[in-house]
Amino acid sequence: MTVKADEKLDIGSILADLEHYRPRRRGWTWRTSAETEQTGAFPYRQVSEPLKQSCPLPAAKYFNNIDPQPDCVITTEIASGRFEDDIRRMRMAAWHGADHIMVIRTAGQSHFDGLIEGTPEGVGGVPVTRKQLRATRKALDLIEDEVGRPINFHSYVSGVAGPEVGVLLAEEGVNGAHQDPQYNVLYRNVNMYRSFVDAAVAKRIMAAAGMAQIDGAHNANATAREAWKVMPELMVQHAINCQYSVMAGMPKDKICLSTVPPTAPPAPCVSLDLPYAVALRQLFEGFRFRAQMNTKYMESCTREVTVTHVLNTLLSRLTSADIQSTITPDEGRNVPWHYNNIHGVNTAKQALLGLDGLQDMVSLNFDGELGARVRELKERACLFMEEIIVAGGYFAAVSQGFFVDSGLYPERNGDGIARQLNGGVGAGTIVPRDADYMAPVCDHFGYNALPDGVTVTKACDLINGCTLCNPDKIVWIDELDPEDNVERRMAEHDAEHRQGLLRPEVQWYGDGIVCMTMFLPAAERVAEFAAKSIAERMGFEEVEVIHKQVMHPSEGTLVEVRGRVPFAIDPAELVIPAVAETLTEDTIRQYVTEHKFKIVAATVGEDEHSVGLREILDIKHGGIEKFGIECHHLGTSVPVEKLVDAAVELGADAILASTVISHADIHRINMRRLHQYCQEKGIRDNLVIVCGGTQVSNEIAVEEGMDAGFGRGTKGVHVASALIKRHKELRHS
Ligand code: Z98
Repeated sequence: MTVKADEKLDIGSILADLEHYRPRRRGWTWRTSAETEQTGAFPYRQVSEPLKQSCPLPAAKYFNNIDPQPDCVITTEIASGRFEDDIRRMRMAAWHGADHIMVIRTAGQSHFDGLIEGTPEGVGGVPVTRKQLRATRKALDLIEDEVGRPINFHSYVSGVAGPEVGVLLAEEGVNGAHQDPQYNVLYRNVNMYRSFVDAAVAKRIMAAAGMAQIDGAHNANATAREAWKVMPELMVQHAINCQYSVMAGMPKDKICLSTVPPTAPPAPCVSLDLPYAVALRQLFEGFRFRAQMNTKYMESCTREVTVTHVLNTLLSRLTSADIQSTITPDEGRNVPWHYNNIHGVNTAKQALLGLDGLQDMVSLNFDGELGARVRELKERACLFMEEIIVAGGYFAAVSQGFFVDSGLYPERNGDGIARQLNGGVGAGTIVPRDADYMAPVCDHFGYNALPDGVTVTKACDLINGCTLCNPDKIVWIDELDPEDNVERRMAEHDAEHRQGLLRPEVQWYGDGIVCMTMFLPAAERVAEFAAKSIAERMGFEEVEVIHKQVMHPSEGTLVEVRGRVPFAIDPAELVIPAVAETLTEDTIRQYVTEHKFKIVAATVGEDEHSVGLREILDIKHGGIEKFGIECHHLGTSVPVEKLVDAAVELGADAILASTVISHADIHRINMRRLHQYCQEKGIRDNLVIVCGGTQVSNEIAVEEGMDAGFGRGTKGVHVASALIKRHKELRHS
């Protein structure tokens, strides 16, 4: 099965015959360093192999559309609640440069003491089931063929079904997972002994499947009242999970510390976060680093979030990151929409590329504050660890509320998360293995009974293989709920889909949601309610304000609203102007030689912008001069009348006007005046008149009387084609 760039993913064919689909590999894949570090005109120092097909950054068009890929893996976190929509989001993210796809798990799944089946809709994330995993992996296999790079699929081995989930993920070719028993204990109140016993088993399975592990220390940062104060504790948490994982059989290079810069502006974040990042890398040499984004201090302003993310990425480049994680910039609004996944991925890609080779030019100064603070943080962490030992060990320390306390260690404010030794979900459920216990899968942790005298290479040899070695032994259950499943959800929009009708969407297929930005010259509360009312009067349903920002307490407020449009569009009924034909360079050159084509050009009105017009005219930029067109450039801020008079005087065939400034529709006014003045002089039908500018489109220009209009991205060949086409028409009319 393959998918073509100009075709949508067909969810139906992904679901077909899933029972027999087998993942084609297990285990984590890092990016491959680029063989040549030259991309286009530039040398790079921290890049990996390019993609076969991709969407470059917007400004790539100025650099021959290059799309270099940074050296580290880039993560996107997906949380639509419906796996069929997650898949489409993954494809978009992969094309922009994500190769680590983390699907947030539905709320509460940690407390399920077994596996769930089918494809029910999730809340805050997606229910992780065999069918969801298999369909997603199948889709990712197609997507990785499209982009030409392995894609790591990621889930969670936490909660009271940890080992079972671990086996499920290994069976289904999931490549990485969060696994940290401390997370269960502190944030999900799972019994602490049970969590650690389960973790040993789960980690062993993950290790056997070659999966990468991400730990959970960063959750203390997100939970603590003042996140920068938990830095010593974060190191202690990393140490506990790292050492426990090594003891359970995981290789160090698959153990990824989940690091989060603890602060964000207006805090002086680099001076606080950099010593922490450096101290971690010094203490945990040989392990890998997953650099998360700060989410603790995220508000609903996507611009603010993006700046924080860029600063976070600066830290990654000043230290190192093996995985650069991204969060959608709208996560602070709790509406993580798919195009914002892409913005997150692009923020990472753009910042990493922009900072390429930083450490070759800038080095960290350990002589001053940085060195002192790194040392201080490490000392505080070591003292914390020593106190745990004195208190009677990890479990005693948790029961005494050592963790997620708001004090900067050794200060303690008594507000940490304390858990009872014998409390929590799954308390009292640990039983010793029977003497004849036999491990259900080949790789296992701890005691496994083999009959006397029997030696086998793998524990499951005695039963002709387990589900990890022989996937045909997996019992496939398709759906358990006849109402809440993917087929039913898809059937709801099937008729519209088949007719080709279109609705906007942000989360689920054709959900009808649109977002609108408006500024109201009113104080915050009035602006908020006015914005809602405006959206309702425009016909939006289910209107909600998702962001507001005071520009000035009385001058006004910026408001973003979301709402649902209750209709679909039929693309067949749209009037879409055809894209103008571009002539070959030879055709243009021949016409110009035969007709001696002459033009006058200027930037009109009170406009001093000259670059755009020069690009269109100058031979150096591939402008129309190169076809032999005689160009008379009058300069900038030229009155419309002067431009027309010059055209008459020089006997020009065409006028090229440029109008860039767009306040109060001045670009439209300039074009209209140009057309009218030529009419007044009775020469309109003798001249080709075209206009260009950032706000100009062909449609607008034609509305205002021009023969053609050109916006961003126009090249000389496009203008020359239009000039010749219209010139021919005028000669024959
Ligand atoms: C991240 N934005 O890390 P539930 N284990 C650990 C976790 O951090 C998480 C879970 C399990 C975050 C994503 N992290 C959130 C160590 C969650 C998930 O109980 O299924 O929610 O566990 O990228």
